[in-house]
Amino acid sequence: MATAVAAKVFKNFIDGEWVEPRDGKAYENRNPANTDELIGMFVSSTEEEVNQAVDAAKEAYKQWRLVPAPKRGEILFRAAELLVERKEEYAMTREMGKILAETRGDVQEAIDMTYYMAGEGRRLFGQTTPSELPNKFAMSVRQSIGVCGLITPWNFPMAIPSWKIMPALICGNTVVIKPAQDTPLSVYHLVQALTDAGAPRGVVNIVSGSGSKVGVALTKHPDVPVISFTGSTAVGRVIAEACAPDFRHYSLEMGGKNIILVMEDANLDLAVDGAIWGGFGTTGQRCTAASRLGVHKAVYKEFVERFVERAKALRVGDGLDAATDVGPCINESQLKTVMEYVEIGKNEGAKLLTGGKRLQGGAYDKGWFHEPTIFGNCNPKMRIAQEEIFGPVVSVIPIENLEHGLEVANGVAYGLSASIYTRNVNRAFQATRDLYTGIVYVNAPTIGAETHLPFGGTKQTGNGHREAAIAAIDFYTEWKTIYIDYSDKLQRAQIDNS
Ligand code: UN1
Repeated sequence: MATAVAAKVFKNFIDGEWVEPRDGKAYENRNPANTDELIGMFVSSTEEEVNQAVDAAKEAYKQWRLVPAPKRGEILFRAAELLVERKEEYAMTREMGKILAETRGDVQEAIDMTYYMAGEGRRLFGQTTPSELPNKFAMSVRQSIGVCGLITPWNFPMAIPSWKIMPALICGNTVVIKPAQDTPLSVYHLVQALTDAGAPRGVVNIVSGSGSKVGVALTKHPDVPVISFTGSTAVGRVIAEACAPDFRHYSLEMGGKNIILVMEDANLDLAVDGAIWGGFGTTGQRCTAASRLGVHKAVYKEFVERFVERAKALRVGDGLDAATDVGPCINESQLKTVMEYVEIGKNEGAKLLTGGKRLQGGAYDKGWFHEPTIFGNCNPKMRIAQEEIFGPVVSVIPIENLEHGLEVANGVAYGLSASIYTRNVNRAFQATRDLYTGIVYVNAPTIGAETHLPFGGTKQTGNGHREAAIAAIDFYTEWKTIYIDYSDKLQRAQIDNS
């Protein structure tokens, strides 16, 4: 029997040690493509364990913030090198379920982010500017803040943790991370690479477990001045409320209901490719997923026919099988959400063009598989065209013209990513100006952000911060403005000196 061998228990990582759970409680993590396969047991941590990790991070901060940033960068650089060496080992399709090429991509994104932030160790630029007074020098520098509490999702199990850990560390902060319950192992790997690269004890700590215990304890801890969260808008709101009374800083990356606009002059082959990858890549489980398509009425019929045909040909299965295009949903509850939305769509009167069912029989019965699903003739106000589903479901909305398309695009509560397929440069520029989202693509799908550009969204997608790029450095530091007066006399600024 597969489970005869005792499952490995992954302990918390606190103050440089793998520590025994306080009350011995652990939970199972299983492969979403084959739930017979146990990935491992992980600690169901308590508030005491969070406190222990925060204490360790707070102690480590005293030294780490004083390590010259280029030296911190060298540790990150070595970690990136180790991730390159271990890429194949760390590509955990068994954990998250997405196909192997995408899981490798997840590790690659962590590599890119780690190299990028390593380089920031020799920049972390501030500003110098002339003073308004003679013999006085003025500059601003970035200062670290302290212990950062990081709460990460399961859909990019290594990439998103790297988006948070690496900028936090390069800026001189220390970290306590709570990985998603469904994908902790990738975070263990990331932290192992950092530790092997020489990150001092206590600089990065892992506390696994539930949002209600570990997440809540982190967000209300008085010694955690910074919280970064990626996940649902509902949980983001709870975090915002928890952080507000003490003015803790918080960065929230939340939901999306991203659209691809297909104009009548689009290269339809390209647009179909983009819609397939944007809608069904990662089984639609991206906050950037193209879960809506706004298709010009002049090409609607032809586009939809081709799109549906391509979706029908997608092979759903275990992401480790080279023939698979689309893996499982992450867990039973996510699969149920998808199935509920399919019912909602049918009841709302949208036209089910393909899919709509859980896949069953044979190996499918061991995992959480759902057919790639397309609804046509959607009204933009339908729930399936408004709410984030986070699964392989795309709602197609006929549009009259660009203005109408932009109105539909912006007519949702979220504002993460949007895309337009057109060969008309004027339309493309108008769309990039008028789409009120954090990211806009032209002739490319809504997914696939690069690590050296800001990532995040408007409205209920975020709270004004951005991840990745220099935007992340802005979040993980505070400005300190320094004036040095070398005139040897009292000089008064901002006063009538005339
Ligand atoms: C997310 O789904 O939370 O641009 C982020 C992209 C990915 C990011 C997805 N790199 O599609």
